[in-house]
Amino acid sequence: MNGVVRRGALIVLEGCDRCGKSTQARKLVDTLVAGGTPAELWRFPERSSSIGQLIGSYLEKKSEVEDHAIHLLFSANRWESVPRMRKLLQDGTTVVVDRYAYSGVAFTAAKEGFDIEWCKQPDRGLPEPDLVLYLTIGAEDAAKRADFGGERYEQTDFQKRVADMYGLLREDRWETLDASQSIKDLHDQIAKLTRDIITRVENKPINKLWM
Ligand code: DGP
Ligand code: NA
Ligand code: NA
Repeated sequence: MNGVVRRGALIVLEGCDRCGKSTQARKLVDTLVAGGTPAELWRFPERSSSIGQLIGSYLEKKSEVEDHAIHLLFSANRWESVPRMRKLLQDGTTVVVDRYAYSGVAFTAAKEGFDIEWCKQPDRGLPEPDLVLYLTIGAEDAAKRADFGGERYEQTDFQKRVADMYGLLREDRWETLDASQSIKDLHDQIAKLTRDIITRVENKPINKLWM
């Protein structure tokens, strides 16, 4: 060892509601930590901050917020965590995030009257993920799993439009994974992709998203 701290990787899990990504995010962090790789599990929206509480109340339908305004609050909720995220990455911790700016764009652009470029703008410049794991389930499996909890957005028609929007966001660093396979098989795939990325980012700067 030359004493230089190797940076951690920023790994993002994305997908429609109930695709199993929260389970996979947790299992991934458990596996990394068990294998001696420093890793932390994050999720957005991060509902504990003041902004996050406004978002939580909106998602639970306890309050109404105008669509543009809530879009900017979701983005602000990511930005307020950036200093801590950068520090962790630079100190060598891999950060696994359950949802990120792609959710921000896909969920707002699925609404009437929004274009993708407008939706991307507030999140431009966030730390760029090293790997985006996009979990998909076919229409049949989605229907089987569609025991939604009653939060805003948890409706089959809306989720289909969200999936269409995700389709427009795919980039080089995306891996699209079939979430209808077993939890273990999916986990093994995700763990391998993540380990490969962690070794490849060691000396790379943290880039800015969509810039
Ligand atoms: P979750 O805690 O992962 O179940 O996410 C809560 C809901 O909020 C889910 O339906 C996805 C949605 N969501 C997450 N991030 C954003 C965002 O940035 N903008 C919008 N409009 N919705 C989001
Ligand atoms: Na949800
Ligand atoms: Na979730």
